[in-house]
Amino acid sequence: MVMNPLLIPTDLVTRLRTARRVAVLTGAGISAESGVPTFREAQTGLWARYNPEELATPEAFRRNPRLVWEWYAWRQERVRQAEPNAGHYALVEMERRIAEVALITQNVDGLHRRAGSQQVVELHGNLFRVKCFAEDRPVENWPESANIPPRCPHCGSLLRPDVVWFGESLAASALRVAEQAAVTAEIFFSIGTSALVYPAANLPFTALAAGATVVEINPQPTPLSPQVTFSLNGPAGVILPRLVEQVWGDAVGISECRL
Ligand code: BV8
Repeated sequence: MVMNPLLIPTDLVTRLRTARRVAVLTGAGISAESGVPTFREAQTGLWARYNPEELATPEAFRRNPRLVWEWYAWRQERVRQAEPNAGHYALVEMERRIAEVALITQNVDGLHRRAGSQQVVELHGNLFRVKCFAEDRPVENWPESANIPPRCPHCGSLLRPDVVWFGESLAASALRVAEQAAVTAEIFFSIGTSALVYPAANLPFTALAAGATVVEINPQPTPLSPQVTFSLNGPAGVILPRLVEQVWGDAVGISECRL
């Protein structure tokens, strides 16, 4: 059901008012209105000639650790300059209004937590965490050095971003929590994701199979679109505040006071 993105379907408003368990899967699109480029849109500047899917791999890191480390440093700087947007804040409000909201994100930018979301499952890790390439354990401090990437203070191996690269497995615990949320949710939102990356892209289908109402929020169609219950075609930063206002009226101000 393709809807006018500015008008939230009455049926969805009613279901949200009585919902007790909601799951939300977000992708890079929810950070687009914060000025953070989405994962697959053309990269800019010196990174324009690289395909993110080729850089976000252990092979790329082994081949050219300095290049991959500097790509992540560039992305960290982009995110540091960004702020959560009205879409992030609307999800914080939804978390306050509904008994159980599981927020599952593919994003590594940390913007949901910066907006104030409490229950965040970071399926693909976090841009601002670092781990040892050899020992695969987080490293918080390392001696200043001219080496790029820096070295692990415990074993001397290279340090790497603590993100899940293509070809690497997701943390079993995070995936288990996400799958459980998809199976038990009454309403499952898929927001700002091209629904191409697995196993995250399986989650909305898991929710559908369990009988959930599935809502997609995206200006563009995705492989998930034909299957969803409600398809809201527009930017998350506009639709989510509108949805929160229509469902919980007195939560007004999200779309105004925080833009
Ligand atoms: C794994 C971290 C086991 C790094 C990322 C089946 C099962 C299992 C695996 C596979 C499988 N089939 C294929 C695979 C392999 C692979 C995969 O899925 N490949 C794809 C490309 C086919 N999966 C894996 O490798 C995963 N590992 O399963 O382990 C295994 C082990 C060995 C061999 C096989 C399997 C690991 C996947 C994790 C990869 N790491 N990120 C980093 O960020 O640098 S994924 C990366 O893509 C980001 O996390 C990103 O979030 C994610 C998904 O992309 P999107 O978020 O959707 O972003 P995208 O740019 O694509 O789309 C943005 C959307 O927003 C668009 O639709 C746009 O229209 C919309 N939008 C734009 N503006 C707005 C908006 N929406 C709303 N509002 C707006 N304003």
